[in-house]
Amino acid sequence: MRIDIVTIFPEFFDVLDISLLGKARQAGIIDLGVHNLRDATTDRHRTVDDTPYGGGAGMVMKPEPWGEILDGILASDSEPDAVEGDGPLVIFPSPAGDVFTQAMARELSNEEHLVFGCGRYEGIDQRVFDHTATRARVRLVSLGDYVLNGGEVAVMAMIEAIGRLIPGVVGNPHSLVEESHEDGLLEAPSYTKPASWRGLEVPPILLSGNHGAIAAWRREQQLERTRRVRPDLLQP
Ligand code: 6GU
Repeated sequence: MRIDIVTIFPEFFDVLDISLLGKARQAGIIDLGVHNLRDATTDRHRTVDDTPYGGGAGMVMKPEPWGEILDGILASDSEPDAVEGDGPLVIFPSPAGDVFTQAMARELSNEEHLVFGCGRYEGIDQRVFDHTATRARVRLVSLGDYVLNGGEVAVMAMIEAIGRLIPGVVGNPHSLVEESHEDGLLEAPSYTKPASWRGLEVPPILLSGNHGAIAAWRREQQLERTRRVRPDLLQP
C-alpha cells in the first residue's frame, strides 16, 4: 500500500520508522511519503493560513498550497502504467467526519493508495475538499467526539489501525482475530506466568487444558465485559 501524508509537521511522522510499521516499510509492504505543505507555498513566509471570510475566531488553511501539493501526489496515480481500480482515496481527518471504526480500518486496509491531509487551525478552506472530490474519492474521518488541535494524531492512529491489517504486517495473523472489536465484542482478559502473583490467581479454567471450556469461558468474559462497559456494541 502507498500512503501519502500532507502536514505542516512532517517530523511528527518520524515515529513511523520504528516498530511494526517501520518493519513493514523496510519490507516494502507499506510505501510512505510525508509531504510538508509549506513546500507548496510561494511567499517568503511560507504562509498556509489566512483569516476566515465572514469573520470568526482562528485561521483557515488557504486552498492554493493544498491544490499544488495534491496535484503532485494525485498525478502519480494517473501515469499510464498505474493499474488501479478506483485510484487514490483522500482522507481528511476532521471532527465533522464519519467516525473511524475497526470496520472502516479493515475496509481502508484494502486500498492501494491512501492520501491523508492533516488540517490545523480552524480547518481547511471547503473548496479543497470540493476540488479534490472532482479528481479522487474523498472522505472526512473523525476519531471520535472530542477535539484535537490538528489531524496529525488522528492520522497516526488511523495508520496504525489500518497498517496492522495489511497482510504481512502483523507476524501472526491469528493475533488479529482475537482482539477487541474484531467480532463486535471487547476482548477477554489475558494472563501469563506466574500462575500466582502477589496473592492474585490466574482463573483455574485457563490452566485446565480443556480447550472447549476455555473458549466458552473467554466468550462469556467477552459478553460480560461488553455488557458492562460498552452495552451500545450489543445493540443490533
Ligand atoms: Cl480526525 N481531527 C481533529 N482535528 N479533531 C478530532 C478528530 C480529527 N477526531 C476527533 N477529534
